[in-house]
Amino acid sequence: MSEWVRRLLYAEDGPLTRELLREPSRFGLGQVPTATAPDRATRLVCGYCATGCGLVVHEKAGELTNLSPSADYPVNLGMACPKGWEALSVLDAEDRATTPLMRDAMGRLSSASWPRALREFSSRFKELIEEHGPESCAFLSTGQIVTEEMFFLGALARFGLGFGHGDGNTRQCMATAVTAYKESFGFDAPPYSYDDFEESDVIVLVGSNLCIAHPILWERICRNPHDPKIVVVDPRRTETAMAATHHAAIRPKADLEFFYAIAHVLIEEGSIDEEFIEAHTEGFAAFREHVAGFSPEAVAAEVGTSAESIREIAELIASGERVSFWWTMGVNQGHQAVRVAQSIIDLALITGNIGRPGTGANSITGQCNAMGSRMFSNTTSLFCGRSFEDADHRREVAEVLGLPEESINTRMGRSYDEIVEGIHEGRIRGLWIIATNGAHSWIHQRGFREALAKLDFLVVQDMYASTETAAFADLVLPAAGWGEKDGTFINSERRIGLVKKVRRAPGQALSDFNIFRLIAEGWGCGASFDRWKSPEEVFPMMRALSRGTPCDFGGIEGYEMLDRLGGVQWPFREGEPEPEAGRRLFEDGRFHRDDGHARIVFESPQAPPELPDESFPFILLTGRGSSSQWHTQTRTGKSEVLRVLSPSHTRVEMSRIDADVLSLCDGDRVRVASRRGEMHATLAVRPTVAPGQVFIAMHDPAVNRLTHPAFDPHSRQPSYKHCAVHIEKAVPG
Ligand SMILES: Nc1nc2c(c(=O)[nH]1)N[C@H]1C(S)=C(S)[C@@H](COP(=O)(O)OP(=O)(O)OC[C@H]3O[C@@H](n4cnc5c(=O)[nH]c(N)nc54)[C@H](O)[C@@H]3O)O[C@H]1N2
Ligand SMILES: Nc1nc2c(c(=O)[nH]1)N[C@H]1C(S)=C(S)[C@@H](COP(=O)(O)OP(=O)(O)OC[C@H]3O[C@@H](n4cnc5c(=O)[nH]c(N)nc54)[C@H](O)[C@@H]3O)O[C@H]1N2
Ligand code: SF4
Ligand SMILES: [Mo]
Repeated sequence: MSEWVRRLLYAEDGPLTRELLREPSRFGLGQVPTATAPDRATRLVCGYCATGCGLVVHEKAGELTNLSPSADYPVNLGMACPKGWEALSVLDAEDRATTPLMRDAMGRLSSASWPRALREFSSRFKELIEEHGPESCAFLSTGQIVTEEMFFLGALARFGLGFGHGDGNTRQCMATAVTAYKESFGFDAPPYSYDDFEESDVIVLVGSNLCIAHPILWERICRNPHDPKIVVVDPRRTETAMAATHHAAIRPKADLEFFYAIAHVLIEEGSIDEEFIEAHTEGFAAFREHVAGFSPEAVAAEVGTSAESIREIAELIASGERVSFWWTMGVNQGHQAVRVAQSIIDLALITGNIGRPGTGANSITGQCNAMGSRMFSNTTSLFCGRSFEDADHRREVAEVLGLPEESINTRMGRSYDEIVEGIHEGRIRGLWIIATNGAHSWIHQRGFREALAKLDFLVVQDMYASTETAAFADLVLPAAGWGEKDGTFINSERRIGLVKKVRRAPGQALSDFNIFRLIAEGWGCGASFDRWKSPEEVFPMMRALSRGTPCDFGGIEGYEMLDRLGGVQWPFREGEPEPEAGRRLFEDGRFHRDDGHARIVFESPQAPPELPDESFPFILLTGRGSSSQWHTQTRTGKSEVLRVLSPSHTRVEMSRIDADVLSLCDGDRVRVASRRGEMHATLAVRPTVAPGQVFIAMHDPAVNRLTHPAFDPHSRQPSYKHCAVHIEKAVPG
């Protein structure tokens, strides 16, 4: 047993530490594999994107030798992208957090023991709560830990520690889709199965660069035997747009006008499914009236394409028997994002393209477990779509968790941007950040960093000690990562898949699950979380909470079943036969609203809040740069292979026309400035961006110095893909 465990055990003698003594392996402190260990191949779901590929880790004589894509996993069918192939190599990086770190008297982060760290965690947060109330403490969670950990965090931080607020990085990513689905369908329910990619005859991809952001889903499209028409709606000529059959290069944030014009044409030409509209939807008459004012001719100039090309896309949709609509961040990140998502949902509804093979209004998720966080993080709703405000819902949750009803918060609390605002106002003073790197990824960095610096107490729990956010922390808790712990992820098609521990975390790093256990113990609420012993043991509580909701997975017996079936999509109710193929929702035309009808929602378009002008003449678009780079690069930046596959410098892509006007050449060093900040980059003159627009990938921490903090009013999701910038040649030196 290592020294730190011994110290931990001597420092505290609660039931948890006694258990730790009895069964150290439960805490990830198992024996180092020995040379006599048998050869093994272990299948687990990838920990990067929400595609959720099955990967097989191979082990020989106790050493992990390599990794290969699983040939029999129903998601990826033997394929993986570079991040998946390289998933193991980033785990051994030198900057892994291996001990807790505490800020010392000199202001430096230095190593501390776990007991010391836990005492600091409890005493500092408790002080704040005593002095300023529970509203003074918040947590920011993630879409990148296993569902059981999100579930634990959501229960512990809210019901155990009593924090008033909690949100997560899924606000940056999926909040729009969640809000849109809830209002339109009555529940956050992406309806598709990946099989739909292979069964459509028309595929419409909106604000989605599938080729690099979900490469294996693009591969699924390539397997479609129906020679599908593929329409990409994106201001940029992306890798995906180049590979598609049609590209609608609309002006940034002109989606609403564009889709209303398409609806206008479909209605005008009678290319709608009146029977479906009548039987299964609500609000069509008002919608028809609304889109009457959006003829292609009336909106073409605003949309930036010709009326003919809008009509051409409408004809394509009309001609398809099985049309599927898919969207990602080009839609979710915008100032009127929810309405744009709903304009896509509206098209699927009025054409009856939902609930049949190859159809659907389909939001693709981003992070490996974004879907898990939607159901179990306890941030945007009480577990499984329940409401904090509803006493019956609170009672159900309290019963399943075995907690007193009064411990369940009666309010949801603030969203991410409101938490940041609360820090600025001095209302929120303590923050616990888990598995997200906001000091790179949050919009308008100056504002965010000023907020972090203002906090009385900041805890950062991450695999790596070197993140931009950890640099602000008072306390860093070292976490195990993917491959170093057990649990489940829920992918984009609602498939609950297994993640397994195939290696030990370095040093004293612990799984997030076990960190939560220790925190509960250190806080003094360990008894309330007595039954939270391991991810596998809390799975039945998750299953119980799902029962009777639209995401009911009461039929999943346990991890063994998930392993055997290659994951299971929700819903899968108790007593149902084991599913053999992919399943989609709404096949019976019944949605989750009280009357079973889907709602057609629409609103008048608004101009983006920051438009280009003389001083800042370009619109800045941001997004994923390559299939080898992941967000803030804490993980992918550590793989030599992935670094070679990625651009060596941050580039700003610009059209030839604009470069000529500014007398700039490809490869020039340029300064990019917005009203909020500036950065330097290498100019890349490319035909991928239209005049008046530029693109910078999000993987450089400086990008969000530029972005403008605008939010969708319904989802509070940031609008990362639209702000005004100025570009000039950098002054050397
Ligand atoms: N390699 C890699 N893959 C990833 C990730 C990663 O970091 N790296 N991240 C994962 C995550 S969390 C997410 S959320 C997904 C994101 O996946 P995507 O959403 O596909 O990726 P983005 O590049 O952010 O944005 C997609 C496109 O939106 C376009 N766009 C910008 N403005 C508009 C607009 O106004 N209208 C329309 N229609 N389009 C617009 C951009 O030009 C861009 O090409 O990727 C996931 N997969
Ligand atoms: N300009 C611009 N900004 C954007 C976007 C954009 O398109 N443009 N996209 C937004 C979107 S969609 C997203 S999803 C966000 C992503 O933003 P972030 O969530 O900030 O990005 P990541 O780099 O994925 O950060 C995850 C962190 O968790 C750590 N981590 C990984 N696994 C574990 C684990 O198991 N346990 C613990 N404790 N830590 C772990 C990693 O080391 C990393 O520090 O960025 C958003 N920001
Ligand atoms: S496509 Fe996504 S899930 Fe599949 S290997 Fe790549 S990063 Fe992993
Ligand atoms: Mo995301």
